[in-house]
Amino acid sequence: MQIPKEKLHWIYETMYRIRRFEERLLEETLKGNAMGVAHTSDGEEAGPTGICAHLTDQDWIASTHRGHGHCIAKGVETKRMMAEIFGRYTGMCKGKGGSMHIADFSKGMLGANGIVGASVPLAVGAALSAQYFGRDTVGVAFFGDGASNQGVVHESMNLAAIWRLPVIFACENNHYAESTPVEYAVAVADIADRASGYGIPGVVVDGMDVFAVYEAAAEAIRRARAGEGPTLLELKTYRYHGHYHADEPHKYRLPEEEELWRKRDPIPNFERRALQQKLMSAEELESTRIRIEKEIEDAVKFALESPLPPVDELYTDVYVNYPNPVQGVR
Ligand SMILES: Cc1ncc(C[n+]2csc(CCOP(=O)(O)OP(=O)(O)O)c2C)c(N)n1
Ligand SMILES: [Mg+2]
Repeated sequence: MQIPKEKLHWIYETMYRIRRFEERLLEETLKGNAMGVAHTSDGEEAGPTGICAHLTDQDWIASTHRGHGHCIAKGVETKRMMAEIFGRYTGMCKGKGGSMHIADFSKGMLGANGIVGASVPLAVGAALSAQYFGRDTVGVAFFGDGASNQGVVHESMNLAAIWRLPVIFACENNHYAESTPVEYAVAVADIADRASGYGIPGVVVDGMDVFAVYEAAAEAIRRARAGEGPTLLELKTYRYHGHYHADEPHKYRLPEEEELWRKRDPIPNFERRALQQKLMSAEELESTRIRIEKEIEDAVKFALESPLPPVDELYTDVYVNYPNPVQGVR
């Protein structure tokens, strides 16, 4: 499938932006600069990038606890994301949400999500609203192999199938749910096979190959926009680091396995193919890397230099209503 030149540049830039964001975030988290936990997604860049390449700000995505890549691919600003994760007032949620609550409705990003599986009904709801109002927009649910066993995921898929909703179920099978291997928790070899239980197409996709993801997503999104209903895409992928920053993956997976997946790294793979097929030049690739490197360094600096939320904002924008030591009961 021919990818327009502008889109190719965007794809490379986006995968590299996610990679460097996650790597720098992990370093800063280990230094103690982030608030709360950070679930990084480096290794998994091709999925969100290849799918979001087809979306506009009017399309909705719903994300997971491992949501930075989804946010970035949907166009959320990296400096405000970094500030949010550092608990700063300049962050997406004024520093009160952290990594698992980053949302940006102006970009069609419904939010990261600490509840495993909850992205699926949210995206189905977005798709239902599109159908109800006669819009040609779609909803995309990103969720993991672990989430694929949640009851709400199956209820949502059935509802979306009977109503032919414009939704894409993007299951990022990174082969582990925390420390549980997918073979232990899922009875079928391919999660995509479960689609037949809902009468919708299920497609296994090489989630380390952005070209493959782009192509599979093109068809799924075409179907959704044309009123032909949902598709389940299973992206076979791998997270390079632990489940969260302090996790030690070698307690449950072998370094040799990690090596095998790193050989299939989506970024050098893209570079090789781009050069071989003369899609992008070495200079174009390098200047993109330099520009993104600077953007991420600026994001870290911005976050570190930003103030913490003021104490008198402790009870604003939060769903609690009990005595406020600063302002009293409201
Ligand atoms: C409803 C619910 N159950 C359990 C948890 C605890 N938990 C957080 S992440 C996670 C594993 C999720 O695995 P997967 O869906 O494969 O996503 P991954 O972490 O691999 O990206 C679990 C069990 C949770 N946050 N929410
Ligand atoms: Mg997983």
